[in-house]
Amino acid sequence: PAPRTVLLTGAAGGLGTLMRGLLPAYGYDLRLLDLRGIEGEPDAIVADLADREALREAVRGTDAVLHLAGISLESTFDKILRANIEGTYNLYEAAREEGVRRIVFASSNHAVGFTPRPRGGDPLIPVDTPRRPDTLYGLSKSFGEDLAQLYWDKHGIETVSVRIGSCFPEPTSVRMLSVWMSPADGARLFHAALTAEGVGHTVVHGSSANTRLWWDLSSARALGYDPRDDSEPYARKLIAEQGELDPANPDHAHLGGHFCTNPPVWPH
Ligand code: NAI
Ligand code: 15L
Repeated sequence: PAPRTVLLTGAAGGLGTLMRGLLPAYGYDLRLLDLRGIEGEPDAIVADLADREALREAVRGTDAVLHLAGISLESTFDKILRANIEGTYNLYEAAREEGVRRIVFASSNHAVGFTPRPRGGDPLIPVDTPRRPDTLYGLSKSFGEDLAQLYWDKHGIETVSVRIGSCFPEPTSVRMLSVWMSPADGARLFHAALTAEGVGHTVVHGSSANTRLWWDLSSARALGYDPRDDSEPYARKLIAEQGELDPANPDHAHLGGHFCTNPPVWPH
């Protein structure tokens, strides 16, 4: 049967807030969890991914988890370790102990951020492109994908790892024209990832059907994802403001954009 009760971790965040608005229309009964409380949501669970008991209680009786919680940008190794590496492990352990069979994991383009971006005529980036994390943050997403594979192979817990491009109400950079996922397409993709049968561990790219797309959406489409949006209507204005991507600018050379050139966050 299709999952109905879904734990949404990271529910107070940017994407969590968008999905709280959009996913109930697909028939989900969302249980919310975040480190921070959420105004107007007195039933939301306020818990840290470090709290294993709280996670067990939070996943108990749910059909699936949409795991968005964590640090969503580059940070210190200690913080990434605690929230994204140990935190994701704790969540999978809670799912295993409580018999939850499906997780949708918010991975990121930054797990493969050092992949050169396609230029005129190059093929789209395939979903099995080698891992090339561009940050410790991206490395933690790479870990999450491997953890998902382990929990499928060893424990039969299914995961769709969604390498999200940029999911915001509108694209705000020329790079984002290529990797943007509209919130409505985000909800379509998460719904497909929650309901498709026989996914084992599947990695998909998460974006809209952008004219300037850099990566292949076929594994997402195979789950039943049918994107409806395209960033192209935003192109003229963004290019007028920021210029076209510059082949000589290292911030424009890779899928991960400026994450590839950002200095590390100290101390490690
Ligand atoms: P966000 O930073 O706005 O939200 C993350 C939420 O996780 C926050 O509300 C935060 O309080 C919560 N959180 C952090 N550490 C926690 C912990 N230890 N325990 C419990 N909750 C914790 O990030 P956003 O943009 O909403 O992203 C959500 C997820 O999607 C993140 O995992 C991010 O890495 C991933 N992602 C998002 C993209 C985007 O375009 N928004 C792109 C690629 C990946
Ligand atoms: C991410 O992984 C971040 O969580 C998000 O804030 C954006 O920076 C996005 O990638 C992006 O690459 O635009």
